[in-house]
Amino acid sequence: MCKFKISALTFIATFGLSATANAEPAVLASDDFVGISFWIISMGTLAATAFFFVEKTSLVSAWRTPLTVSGIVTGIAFIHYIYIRDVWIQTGDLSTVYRYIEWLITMPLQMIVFYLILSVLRRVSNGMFWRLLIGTLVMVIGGYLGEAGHIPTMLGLVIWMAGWVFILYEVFSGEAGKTAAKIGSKPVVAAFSTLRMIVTVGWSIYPLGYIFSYLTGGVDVNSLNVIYNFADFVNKIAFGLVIWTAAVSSGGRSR
Ligand SMILES: *C/C=C(C)/C=C/C=C(C)/C=C/C1=C(C)CCCC1(C)C
Repeated sequence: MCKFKISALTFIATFGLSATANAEPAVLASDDFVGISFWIISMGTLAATAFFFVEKTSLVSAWRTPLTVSGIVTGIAFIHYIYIRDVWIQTGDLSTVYRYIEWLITMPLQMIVFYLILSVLRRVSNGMFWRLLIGTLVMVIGGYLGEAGHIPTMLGLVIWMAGWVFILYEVFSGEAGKTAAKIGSKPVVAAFSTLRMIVTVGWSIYPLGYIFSYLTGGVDVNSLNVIYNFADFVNKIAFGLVIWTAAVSSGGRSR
């Protein structure tokens, strides 16, 4: 009987799994706040990914791309957090290198969203796309090389700052900023300025957390990770929600 076979398989699988799980008792402790914050941000990014991918199907085609990219960002973050949480639970140790890998992929994608949003209503130049992409890559690669000790820390800081100033200039006063100013759609203008604030204020949480933990003597990796996880809620999930709101309120729904 089919039902019996399924029950038997379930039994064997459950038994087999619990036997292997017993071999290595690495579970999330109830007072492990770093682990719990990774758990919460994993679930948040999972929910956001599902939401963006489902919602995009009811948008007119021009609005789908920015929301797809937002879903890719939260999806990539989700997989990283699952992995980082496991590393944390098993070793009690965290290296920022895992975050840098995630930043290397997600930060440029997020900056490209600025270009994509403007492209919904206007023809925008390829130059803007490349400036946003390269500026963000300079920022994260410079920061990494400095922090990993491949170049002097100060030089890394200067490169990272230069990249940040460059992309902020582009979205405030450069071609992207100027295009947004005359785009003539309230929801798009509102979304564009909120996203700009996220990249200015929300993104500054990482360097501030980083500098603060240095000033308070040695890097406290634990609180740094809780702060970064909190920041990611705003910078990744709220970021995508801003785009979704703009799409829906500018009549981007196809039904
Ligand atoms: C979704 C993830 C986001 C938006 C990550 C943003 C990360 C930063 C703004 C990181 C900044 C830093 C560098 C690029 C190098 C030096 C160290 C940091 C953390 C200040």
